[in-house]
Amino acid sequence: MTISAEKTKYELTGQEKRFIGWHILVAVIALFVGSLFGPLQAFEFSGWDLYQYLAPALKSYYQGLTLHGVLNALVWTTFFIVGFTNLTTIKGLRRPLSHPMLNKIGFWTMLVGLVTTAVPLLAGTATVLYTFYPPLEASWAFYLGLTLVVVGSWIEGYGFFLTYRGWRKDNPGIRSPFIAFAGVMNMAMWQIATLGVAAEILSMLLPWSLGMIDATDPELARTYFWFTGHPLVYFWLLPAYISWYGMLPKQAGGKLFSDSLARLAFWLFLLVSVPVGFHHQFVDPGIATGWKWIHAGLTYAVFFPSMLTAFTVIASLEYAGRKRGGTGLIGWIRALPWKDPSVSAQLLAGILFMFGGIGGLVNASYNINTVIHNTTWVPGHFHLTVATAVTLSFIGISYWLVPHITGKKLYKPSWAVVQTWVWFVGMIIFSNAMHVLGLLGAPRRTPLGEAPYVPEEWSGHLLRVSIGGGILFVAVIMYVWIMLRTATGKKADPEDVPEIPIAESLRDPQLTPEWLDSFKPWLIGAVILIVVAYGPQLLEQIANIQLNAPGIGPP
Ligand code: HAS
Ligand code: CU
Repeated sequence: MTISAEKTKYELTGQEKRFIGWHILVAVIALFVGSLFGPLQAFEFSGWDLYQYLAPALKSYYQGLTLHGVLNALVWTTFFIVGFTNLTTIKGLRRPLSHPMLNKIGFWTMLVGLVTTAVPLLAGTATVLYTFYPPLEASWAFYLGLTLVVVGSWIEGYGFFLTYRGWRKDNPGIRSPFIAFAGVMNMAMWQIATLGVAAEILSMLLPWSLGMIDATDPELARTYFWFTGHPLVYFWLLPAYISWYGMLPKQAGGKLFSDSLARLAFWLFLLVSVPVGFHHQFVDPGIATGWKWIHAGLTYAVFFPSMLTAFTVIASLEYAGRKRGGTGLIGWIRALPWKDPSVSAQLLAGILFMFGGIGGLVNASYNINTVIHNTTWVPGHFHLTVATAVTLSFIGISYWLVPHITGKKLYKPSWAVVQTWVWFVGMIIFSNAMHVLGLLGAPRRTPLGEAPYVPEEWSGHLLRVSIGGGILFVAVIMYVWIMLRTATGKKADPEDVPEIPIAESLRDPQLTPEWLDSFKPWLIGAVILIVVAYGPQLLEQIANIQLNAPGIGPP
């Protein structure tokens, strides 16, 4: 039944490579520009205020923080993910996109959206942080631009769904190739997840910023936002998981330990990513405690597929390490190809994610959340997750992807290995200090360098935030430089250009049960869970909508 990989090998065409390349280019520019503001925050914590030298171009700490969050957490991720999903769909299914025009329209919509958002962000009229909670009010262009970015990603998603459907029709009874299936599933989850912000922006924020209504309901807006906001973090994470499951084992010289477990993990994400948003609203008044408990319980459920991932990916890596001659309890770890920057990036990302995951469990525990909520612990947590598990993995992916699509050699691979370690060390220092400060009660989103209440015991940790932030900045610059030099280098001999790594499964994927390769039951399950866990609360909040909070400008 299985198709011989050799017989149907599909190489990306030049046009496909260029199209993916455009996504990655925008992503890397966003990461670069967004990261320029990171050290400003980090240095501010030790009282070294660089913002004063940047005025009037940059108006405040909050404008810098907004640019940092929007460009790094929202733009870098989304463009990279959609570009990467083009690759996993085409390469995984071994066929071109069925409606390439649709994907082109999607990409351009995202780009127009990005520019529309960037103008007010840079002008200082959208200083609302990346969560854009009302009553903080931004220019309408900010909300419109974000909407276009999301709509563009939907349109590209339709391109992937149609391509997948075409493949399904032509290959009845065959298990869909893992990387293609997983990318398509992530885009499907994204379509459901983004209904929350779509409702928030279209029914409240956009009419409000256009002056059609005078005020908003911050509680309902937060509920809509977190309907999207939590699954958003898995939209970021799952492409890294695609690489950890479906590519990294090949790069390490091994195989995927279990195709079935990998698929099960992805389906569990589809099932429980959305109905957990109240774990961001544990302290919000207006949501009954019982609902918060339900979301806390479901959050423990969504912890599970990550535990499955830790098990399956580490088992795949152990298989690779032992095949390479590694022995003993940890000898196989040393035997992994740490000199390959793409591998070292992803291994280091995985190691820090273990700590990010443990922190996540702390956050999710309803009563303990009150200790860390709105403290620097939370940015400490998400710098281990989105800024390391995800970002460092994407960096690792780009170490083979950019050479592959440009036909160039990676510029100075040994520097790239150093780059991944610099990130790792910088992040350990930065995020540990942020976590500790949070436990000591330091508020997040606050220019602590100016705060009059900072006790002496914080000062060492504040300094460590600045040192860690400075090191991370060096790591970003090294990455961008390596990408730039790679992309502008000479064309390489085709033999020296890396292939797209695709891991074989230890067992024939055809042995994976059919229910693990079928969208319908899981989609139905996801919708039912959402209706049960969100329906009553949403209806109640919508029925009692209080449009009584007028907008306030940036501080
Ligand atoms: Fe979170 C807040 C709970 C995961 C991102 N989270 C945030 C915010 C962001 C974020 C951005 O319950 C701040 C939002 C804001 O601005 O207010 N989070 C969790 C839980 C998980 C979790 C339970 N978060 C993530 C991921 C993110 C992310 C992933 C981004 C990508 N988070 C919360 C909660 C809050 C929160 C509350 C609200 C806090 C508050 O009060 O405001 C779980 O999904 C984590 C599961 C992870 C694991 C780890 C498994 C380990 C693996 C590594 C394997 C190792 C390998 C390497 C492969 C169980 C898979 C091997 C290497 C060798 C060398 C062998
Ligand atoms: Cu969450």
